Amino acid sequence: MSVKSVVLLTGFEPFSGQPFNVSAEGIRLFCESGGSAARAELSWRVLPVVYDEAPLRLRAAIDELKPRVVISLGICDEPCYRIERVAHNLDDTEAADNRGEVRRALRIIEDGPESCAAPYPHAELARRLEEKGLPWRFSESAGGFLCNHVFYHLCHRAAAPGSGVESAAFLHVPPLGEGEETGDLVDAIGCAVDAALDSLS
Ligand code: PCA
Repeated sequence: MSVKSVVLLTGFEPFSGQPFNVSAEGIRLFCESGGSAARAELSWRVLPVVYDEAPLRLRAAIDELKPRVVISLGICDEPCYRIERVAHNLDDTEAADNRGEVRRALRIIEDGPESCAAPYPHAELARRLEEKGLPWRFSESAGGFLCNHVFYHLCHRAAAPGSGVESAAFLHVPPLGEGEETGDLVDAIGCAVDAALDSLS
């Protein structure tokens, strides 16, 4: 019997006074729909939009679940799926986190590299989104807020010897328009998970 790969999906809680965060909705709906469940053991976690907390929760989930694949999601303000390829060692935005903390020009991990490329088949994800007719673009910066913060911690952790994380990605998802169905979002997450699973040996 083959052992299923463990896949961890993360999204974020609401921030900036928004009532919900589509990234958390998306992973919940995807897991509840049983997406990719035939090939993988799926878990999802909603991370706080808090600099000091989010990486601890991510780390705790990785330690507990020992995933081969981790895909983190966050909402962006563009009408397309943004495939983040590089995480940067920099918190830098005027936006406050959910505890009111603002970080300007601060390194995320003091002795970490300037940037980390995510170990993930980005082109394959792009191909799958394109095939489904979903709008997407590559991005070399996930911003200076919590999304890049978590992405950097994720890439740093994946790169550590013996981490067990073979594939790690960050996908920015577009806001849902009023009355818009969540089917595309669930499909996009499926594309991201399947691209990673197919890349594992
Ligand atoms: N988006 C924010 C943080 C949480 C989220 O969903 C970002 O782009 O950094």
